[in-house]
Amino acid sequence: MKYDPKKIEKKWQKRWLEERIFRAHDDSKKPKYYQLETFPYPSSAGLHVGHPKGYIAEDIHARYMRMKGCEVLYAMGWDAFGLPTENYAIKVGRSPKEVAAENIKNFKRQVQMFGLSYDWEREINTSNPEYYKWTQWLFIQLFKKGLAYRAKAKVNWCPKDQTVLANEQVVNGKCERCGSVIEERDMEQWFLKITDYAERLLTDLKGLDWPAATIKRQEDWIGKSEGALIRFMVHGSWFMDKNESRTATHELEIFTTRPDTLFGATFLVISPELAEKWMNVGWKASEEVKKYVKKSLSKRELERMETQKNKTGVATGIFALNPASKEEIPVWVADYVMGSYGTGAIMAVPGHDERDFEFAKKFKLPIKMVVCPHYPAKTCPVLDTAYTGEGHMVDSGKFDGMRSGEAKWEITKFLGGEKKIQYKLRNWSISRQRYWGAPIPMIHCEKCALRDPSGQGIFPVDEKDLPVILPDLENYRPRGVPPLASSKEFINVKCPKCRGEAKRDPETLDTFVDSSWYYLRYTDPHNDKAPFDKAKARHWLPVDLYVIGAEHTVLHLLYSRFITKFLHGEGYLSFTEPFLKLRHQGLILGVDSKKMSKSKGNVVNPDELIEEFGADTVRIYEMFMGPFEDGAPWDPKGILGAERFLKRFWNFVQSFVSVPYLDTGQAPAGTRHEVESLVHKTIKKVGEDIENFKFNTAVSSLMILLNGLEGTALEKKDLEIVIKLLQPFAPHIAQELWELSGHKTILDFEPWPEYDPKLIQEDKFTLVIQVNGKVRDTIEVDSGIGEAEAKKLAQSSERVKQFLGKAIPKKTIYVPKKLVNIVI
Ligand code: ANZ
Ligand code: ZN
Repeated sequence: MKYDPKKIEKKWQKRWLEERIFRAHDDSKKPKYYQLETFPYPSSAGLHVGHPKGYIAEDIHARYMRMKGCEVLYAMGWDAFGLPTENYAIKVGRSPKEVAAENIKNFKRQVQMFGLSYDWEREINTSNPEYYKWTQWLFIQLFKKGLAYRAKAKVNWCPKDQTVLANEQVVNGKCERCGSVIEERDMEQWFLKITDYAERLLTDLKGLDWPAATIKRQEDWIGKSEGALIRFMVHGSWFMDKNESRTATHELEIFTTRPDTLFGATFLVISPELAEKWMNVGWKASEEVKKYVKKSLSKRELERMETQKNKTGVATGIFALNPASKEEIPVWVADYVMGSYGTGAIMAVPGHDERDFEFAKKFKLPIKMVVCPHYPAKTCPVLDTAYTGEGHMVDSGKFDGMRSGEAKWEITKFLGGEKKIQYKLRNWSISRQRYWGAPIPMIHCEKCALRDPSGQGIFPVDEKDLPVILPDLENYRPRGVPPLASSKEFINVKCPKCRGEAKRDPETLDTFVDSSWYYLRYTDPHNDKAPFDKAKARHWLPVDLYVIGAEHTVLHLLYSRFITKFLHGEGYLSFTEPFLKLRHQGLILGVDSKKMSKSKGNVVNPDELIEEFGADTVRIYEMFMGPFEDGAPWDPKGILGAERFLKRFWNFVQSFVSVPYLDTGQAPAGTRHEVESLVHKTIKKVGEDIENFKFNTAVSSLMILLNGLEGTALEKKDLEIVIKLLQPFAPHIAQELWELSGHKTILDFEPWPEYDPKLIQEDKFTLVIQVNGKVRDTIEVDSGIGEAEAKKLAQSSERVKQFLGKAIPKKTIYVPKKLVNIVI
């Protein structure tokens, strides 16, 4: 019989689906294993061959875990709400709802073609009311706890997508989705108070089995700094003007991570934002300052941070007193100081901070060294760059000679400063002025707002009235104001408090809110009383393995971790970290080594490929392309190699099946041990490789196995092992061969073979090396080692050389499999 992938793949896929083979049973007695993978945006008509790489790997892993005796929860869904899908709908000029449904249908057909072993009964879709009802519920719980709030703030505005974006969605100053340069706008927005969780988000990273680089990105994003708040007295008459309403005091507080360098602070710098605030409360700034502040405020923060060299700034004419050195120092305004970090003002220490150093050099401000690396030193060297390291204090009054690390807190204490922990993490902006998303389940009442001036007159929709359904809108296109505001039926509603005329919130939730909890929903996807059943969540969660693209190292992971911690605090979850083990797949690139994209014309379509070669071949090839986490270009010839391998595998097993059964007895005596040892070594290697995500070397060891076995005689038990080893990688062909060799069972529930440690023992022995009959060293060597080689090894041993000195050996005795004795 010839290998006919088309026929056998259809056959098994049908059976898997019809018999609900991959259903995850909640009540199973087996140990649970929960595997998650990124659910896609249905934002294009179909998948290309790069998309399923992570899915194939997870499927291999899932099938392996089932064979290892686990009850595996492995499901698929669609991240259908949000910008990506809406932008696609706009592009093709149709409604998001329609195109989402259509794309999902095609995606589903495509992923099924690959033979992925999902539990389709758990399929979810974030744009279904049954799902977003609970996204809205989640928002209300956050609101009730004060973690969802409205505030006017500087936000990122994408001029093309006509919406606000979260900080995390801005990459190098550009929109993550469309690449437009982001503008900053002051807008009232919904935020989630993720900063309340900053410390927990940081400390809980320890103990996660995640790629180190991803942990680092999360840490950097949270950006914890330990420092101090120190107050400087500012004198200038403007603060004293009786006619001004004053919010600023004549004390200026700065945040520093290096209070030890206080004696070296030769000027202060305030941010343009703070300068503006001062002007608003009556500071009569010079024209030059006004102009500078205006110009700086029109720049984006990122742009301001980028200007490493050429620093700009203006002196304010105001002076302050350095509380340590008691020197008068000038206050400058410069845009390298950000309004949104720390206190928006710094003490500048050009001797020890690079940015301050650049600035001081340019504007000829004094540079003073107060931490010296070579102590005691009479004079410190003239600096051509800031010294940012540790050392001993100099020129610092009574602190001279103290280690800078110690002086840090001593000086803070001495000046009555306050220890302060500062995070870079900002609160998460979640409202979007777009149509295609979950409506924010809130009601705004003007009357109530007037009556209660402290409140904003904003109330959550009664939970029993959820979901707030997203209406179909003829004109859903983004136009700066939320499209939902134009739907009278949607927007007008009774106030839950005063029953008067009120309005619904017209904005929608960002997609990242939808995906911040989807892994919880898979555990109980059809629940209409709760987002999930607590007991089911306790049973399945946390996620044991998550495979996700390397581009998702910050936003989605951070948001999900935050939501998990919140729900844990509310008593819904029994754990605080959602994803225990994380792996990233590398991208499959086009033949031209560029990222696959329609516009570049380098997209390889999986439909045609599977039609021609079958899913098993594509699976094998994608895993064999190179290390899983690396990117690699598509190679049309490579797939032929995978095809040849499977054909040979098929024919090899067939030769036994048609004999009619096994043990052909053709093998020369003496090869039995070699066969068994090869088979058992491969069991060990393939299992370990799957666990370690080394799919390429797993496939290559299967190839080595086949090479080694062709032409030998196999016993029935060997052949069964060989088929089982192939199963996770090429499940259709393996299952067919399993059936052809007389089995009725589904391979996924057959136990993974165990290797016999005795059979895989590497043949080695310990060679003893003597000098004049005394043991001087021992080394591990192959048992096949010959006399000449053993003697050479003995003589090159470092320890033996010490005993030999310059002496020339009289003779060297070799006792096979035991020792070498050198006589001098
Ligand atoms: C004096 C000093 C001396 C500083 C020195 C550093 C080295 P991280 O680690 O990022 O938290 N800084 C404080 N607020 C700032 C703002 N709003 N915009 C720009 N820079 C600001 O950095 C903390 C340091 O960044 C602070 O410590 C401050 O400069 C500066 F040898 O204070 B340092
Ligand atoms: Zn009201």
